[in-house]
Amino acid sequence: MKKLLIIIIGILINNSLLAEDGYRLWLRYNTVHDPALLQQYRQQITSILSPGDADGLFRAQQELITGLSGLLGKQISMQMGVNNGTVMVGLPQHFSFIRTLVGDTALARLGEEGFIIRTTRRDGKSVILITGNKEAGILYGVFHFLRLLQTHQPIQQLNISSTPKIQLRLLNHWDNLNRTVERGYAGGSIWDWQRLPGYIDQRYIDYARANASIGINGTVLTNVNANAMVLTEAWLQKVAALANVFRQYHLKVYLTARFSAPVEIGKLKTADPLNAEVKQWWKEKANEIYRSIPDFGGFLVKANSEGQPGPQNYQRTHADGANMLADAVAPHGGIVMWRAFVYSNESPEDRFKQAYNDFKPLDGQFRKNVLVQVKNGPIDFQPREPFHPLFGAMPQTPLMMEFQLTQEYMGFATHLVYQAPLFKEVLNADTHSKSSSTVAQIIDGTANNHTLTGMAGVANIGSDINWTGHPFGQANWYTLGRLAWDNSLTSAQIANEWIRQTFSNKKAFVDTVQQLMLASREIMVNYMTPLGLHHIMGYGHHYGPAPWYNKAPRADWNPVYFHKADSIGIGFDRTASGSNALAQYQPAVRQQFENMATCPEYFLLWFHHVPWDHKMRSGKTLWETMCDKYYSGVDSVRWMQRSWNRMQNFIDAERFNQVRQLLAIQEQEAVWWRNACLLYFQTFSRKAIPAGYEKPDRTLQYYQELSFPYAPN
Ligand code: BDP
Repeated sequence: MKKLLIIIIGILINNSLLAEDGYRLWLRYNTVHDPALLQQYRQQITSILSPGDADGLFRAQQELITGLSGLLGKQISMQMGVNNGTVMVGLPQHFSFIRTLVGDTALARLGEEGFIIRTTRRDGKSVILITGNKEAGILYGVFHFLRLLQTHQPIQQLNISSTPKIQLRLLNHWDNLNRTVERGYAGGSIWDWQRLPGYIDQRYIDYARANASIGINGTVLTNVNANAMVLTEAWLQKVAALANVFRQYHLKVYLTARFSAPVEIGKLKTADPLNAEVKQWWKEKANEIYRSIPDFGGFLVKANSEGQPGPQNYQRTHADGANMLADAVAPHGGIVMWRAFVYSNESPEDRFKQAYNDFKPLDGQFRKNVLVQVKNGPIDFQPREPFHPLFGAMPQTPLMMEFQLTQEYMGFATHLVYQAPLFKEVLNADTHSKSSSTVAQIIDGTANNHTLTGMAGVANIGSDINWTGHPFGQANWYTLGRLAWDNSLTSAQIANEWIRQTFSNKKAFVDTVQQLMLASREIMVNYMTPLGLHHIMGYGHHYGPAPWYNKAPRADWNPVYFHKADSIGIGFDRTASGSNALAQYQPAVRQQFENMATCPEYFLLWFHHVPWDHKMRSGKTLWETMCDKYYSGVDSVRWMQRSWNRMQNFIDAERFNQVRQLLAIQEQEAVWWRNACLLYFQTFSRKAIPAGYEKPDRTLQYYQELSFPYAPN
């Protein structure tokens, strides 16, 4: 009895001393709450056996000790010898029985990053084996094992084998050297450049742990709107210091390469990719980088887009530019990720079509170590976009997915928006370019037999104590890693495991919050851009609605360019009678979207200019349906608030209150979106907001006059 009391007090102290400020992300390792389960786990896990002198296993061992000791509420340590419940962690060369037990074929299938977790018997004792071909696999296996406990899974008969579906699983930081973050809403950059390389912030280690725990194996440290200075010697030392930390967690470092760097920091007269001196400059630059960072991943490049320099400045193609850089890093095993987010305002062409027009003809012209990185949709990370028509259109080129975790168009770090349903919607879309060619199959290489594959998420991480500003922003970071590892996971599975690790395993909590998360993306679409509306946000900072805006220096930055509302109707005609962007899709996709009767209503205004009194499938008119959507969006935010309020007793007051306050702002901003958009569109539709709906309490003029000179951007 006394012992039990001590244990209980121990658990209480252990769990309550740790402030729930969100810093620990999904790696909290609080002691398992359920006493019966805790007792079971304590019987099933008693010690760790792992080679003490194996350098490469050190971080995995450390994590296992910390994780298990926390979860089991008692010290679990490395011991010699095998007992019932020993967790054996090692490579086949460490434990000779592994090869026979697992078999060479199964081991080979694991590759460099895969792992096996198995319950087996050694010396008559029941043990749990975590193994892989390489240290990286073991690290991932350890995190997976800890996740099983964190999410209260049974562990008596484990037989798990897992390998990543995608090779490059990356974060893209849009972090500037002055520590501002482009489109960052969670504070400043976590890279403390000024104090690097001498000062290693604990954050770097925790960042690397968090990434490793979800399988992320690379990070691009710098903004795509790049600064060449990061490629100078002094800065490369800082980068190398980060790489030294990250390497221990199997996280590679990449940089953005400013195309004009040879001119800006190399004193050359040109950056023409076919110029011999330019080629030589980049080769030497690559050699210099690899001397201090032998496992440097490579370059991410934004070229000839939104004012960035690129090969087209010299009448060269994107392939010329990419290949020149690819040749520089190839001898070191590096890669180039060349972004397809290009569009020019000099061209009168529908912005939707421009990336495809530029890139499709280049298929087959890229070096083997080049990936073309394509945003999920053709415009720009909108709440809902159809899949980018380049997916499926460049079979000879590895296409890499770029998602945006930072919520530039999704309410910044204020709105609760779980993005997995958005990502899954794109991944599951069928490009019809082959018999098995969903977007997922294009990017995981199975559709066109590519082994070089990648998925990136534009990071939502900043210096805020909880990393992502909104506590639920963490879920999007988490999702990126999990989906890049296994794109067959469902949004529900990912939400479920994230909630359990981050907050609580209590069923009522998990069920409610999971439901709320799964609904949140569609709710946001409804109060911001229903029925296929897109790009109608505030100019520049992108905060709030401004569908009326038409003063941007370029047409394709103006909301009016995208919604085209007039007295007849609303929407962008991208059929053959309009810009014919639909011709960029395979016939099966095109036909579905070009026919108003078969086009999913949630894409309608992406592709059609639709009369205000067009009858929708429900029998209501377009205008009525638009009103319904906007109103239901706001109502649903109120539903989220009510659901959340019921969760008060399940979790810590700190995070409960943060989310409660943020939801209240989200509600106000949803009302703002709804009112501003409907009042404005009403000037074209000339129809009333249906009776029974609360009327906007402000005028259109009020909304149009709001200005936000200091909104983050
Ligand atoms: C847009 C952002 C801009 C980025 C650009 C990009 O507004 O800040 O630089 O995308 O992806 O969404 O290059």
